[in-house]
Amino acid sequence: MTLDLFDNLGGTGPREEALGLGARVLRGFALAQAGALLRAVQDVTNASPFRHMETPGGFRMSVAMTSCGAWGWVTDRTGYRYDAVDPVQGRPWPDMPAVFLQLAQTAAAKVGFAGFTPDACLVNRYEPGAKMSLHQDKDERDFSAPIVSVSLGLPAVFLFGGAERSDKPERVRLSHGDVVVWGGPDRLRYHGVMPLKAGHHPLLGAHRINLTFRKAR
Ligand code: MD3
Ligand code: FE
Repeated sequence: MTLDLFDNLGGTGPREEALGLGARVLRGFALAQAGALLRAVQDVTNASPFRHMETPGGFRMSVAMTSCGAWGWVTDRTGYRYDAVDPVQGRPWPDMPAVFLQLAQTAAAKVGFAGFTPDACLVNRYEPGAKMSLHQDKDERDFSAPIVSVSLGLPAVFLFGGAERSDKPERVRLSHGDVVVWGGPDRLRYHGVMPLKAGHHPLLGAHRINLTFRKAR
């Protein structure tokens, strides 16, 4: 496999960076679609609004979340799960917007995951101070499928840990328009997000939005 790490040095197009053996950062890959993605986020949240869910341990998550696609990720006092029904609205989650699916599939294919068919998109909204503690994404059935993440709005410091919670994480800044594909040997690594720093983004004001595309079933 060729690592085209330096393909765009001095260029203006998207830059690709390796992060571990199975993770690739596509800098700016979603920039041209950012406006359309945010209009689609608005459509999704009109049907299934952002909410702060409760962890099984009884803590309110600082990140506000919603989902689209056939399956939505849910946490409450009974545990974590993928559910076909939005428990707040009592209806199926909104369909995955075509612009979401197209971007996730194009990004996955670009780094070797042709045929990625996400059936769940978790939409995370961070306000200043919101964070995500180190965790693994392991509520999905098939770890051979990658996870694709799209960062929009304020930048965040992402924590890329190892196979054990105690492994010292690497810090990676993720900015508006960055797309990351996490797969292969990196799919089960611990990861998290540092508390969001206050700021103002022209499209999202004081917020960061992250889309994560998954194959839940
Ligand atoms: C690395 N979200 O929703 S996405 C999550 O920025 C989550 O909102 C973060 O972690 C966010 O579960 C980070 C990036 C991500 C997603 C899955 C991974 C990184 C990953 C799986 C394995 C390793
Ligand atoms: Fe995660």
